Amino acid sequence: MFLACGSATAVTVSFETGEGFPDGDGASISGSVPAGVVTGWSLTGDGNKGTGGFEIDHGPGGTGFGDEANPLTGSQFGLARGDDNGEIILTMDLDNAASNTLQSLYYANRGTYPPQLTLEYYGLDENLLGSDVFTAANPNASPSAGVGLGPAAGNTHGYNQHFQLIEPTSLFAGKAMSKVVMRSHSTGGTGSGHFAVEDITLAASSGVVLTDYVVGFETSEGYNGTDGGPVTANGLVTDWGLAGAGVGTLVIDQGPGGTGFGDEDNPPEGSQFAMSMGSGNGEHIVTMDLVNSANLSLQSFHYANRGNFPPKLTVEYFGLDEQSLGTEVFTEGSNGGVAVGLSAGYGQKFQLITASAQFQNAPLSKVVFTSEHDSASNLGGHFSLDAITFKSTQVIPEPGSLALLALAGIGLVGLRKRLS
Ligand SMILES: [Ca+2]
Ligand SMILES: [Ca+2]
Repeated sequence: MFLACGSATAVTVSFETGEGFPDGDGASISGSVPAGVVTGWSLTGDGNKGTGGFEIDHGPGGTGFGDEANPLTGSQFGLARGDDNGEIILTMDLDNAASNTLQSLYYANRGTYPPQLTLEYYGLDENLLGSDVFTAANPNASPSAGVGLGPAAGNTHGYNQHFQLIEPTSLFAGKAMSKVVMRSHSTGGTGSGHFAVEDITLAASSGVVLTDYVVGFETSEGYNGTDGGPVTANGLVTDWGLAGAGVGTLVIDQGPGGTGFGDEDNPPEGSQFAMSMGSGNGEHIVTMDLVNSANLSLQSFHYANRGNFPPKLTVEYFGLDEQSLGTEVFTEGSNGGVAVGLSAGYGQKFQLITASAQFQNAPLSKVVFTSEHDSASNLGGHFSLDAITFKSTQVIPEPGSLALLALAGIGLVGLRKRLS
């Protein structure tokens, strides 16, 4: 892991004429400005019908709404203005050659209360890295009614527009970005998300790549290749802990006809998955311990149930301080399934489970999966897992290079022995 000195090359986009922006309240913003930093601005969204656009605003009394906040720096900012209810989406395309990251921006809302800002970040490969959702009130306005707002006021809108500092959460901090999409809307049903943006600071990325890390229980990852073989610590998983009244063993399963029950679903990824086999009635608790330094945050996984109806799956997330961040409970089936991890005919059926946004951005020390029968009869909670997908802020060594590292370690031990 290496860290570049980002602040040395930080650039702040403030929508001033000196940066190449047009002079004039209401002037349309488009094209590659500032040159070498941004390659394009575009405004879309269902709130942006008709003549709405992304334009220069001079602050109070301007052509935008008239009740805007003052510019923070210079005499201009950007106004993303729609002319209809719905979401307003501003895309800031970045010059990939600069390998910049979004450090911060200032957002003010002039839509309909209560507002929400979502930032979507795209990596240099143009794929979505992930997103942050901002709804918390402005800590620097007293009192603030919501994100990008000051107090309730007597103007036509009812709330003061107030620029608020917005910063990406730790998962995205420092990551190289090809574009940032700002989505603004009202969470109160119909209403618009008009917003102003000012002083967007971009800095050199840290060079640390955000990558996917998938635990798929395949032999290519180093897992046992035998149906019924043990699932052991491997890669960035340091331990599989088993607990609960019903839990027995965690084994490799290769699908229908396997040693598990014989009526398993097909692997949703590759040719193997993990199955928690039972020792009796009661819950199955499987703890997946992770390498903390990899900053793994859980995105999704596939779950199949082979217990007894009705099943219940609980996922508990633990932060890098080893403390619980919270839990999510899943009981609903998908695609016609009668319940989570089951088909329409009560058979084992892998179901994609997606962590909610608040957990997707949280680096974890461990994940605890609890599968149980959700009734007083307390039957078994046998279940299967596959394609447990994380985001990681560490570059993950290939399985081959992990093996090479292990061999190098053995070689080094041998060398030391010979030298001593
Ligand atoms: Ca400005
Ligand atoms: Ca698999």
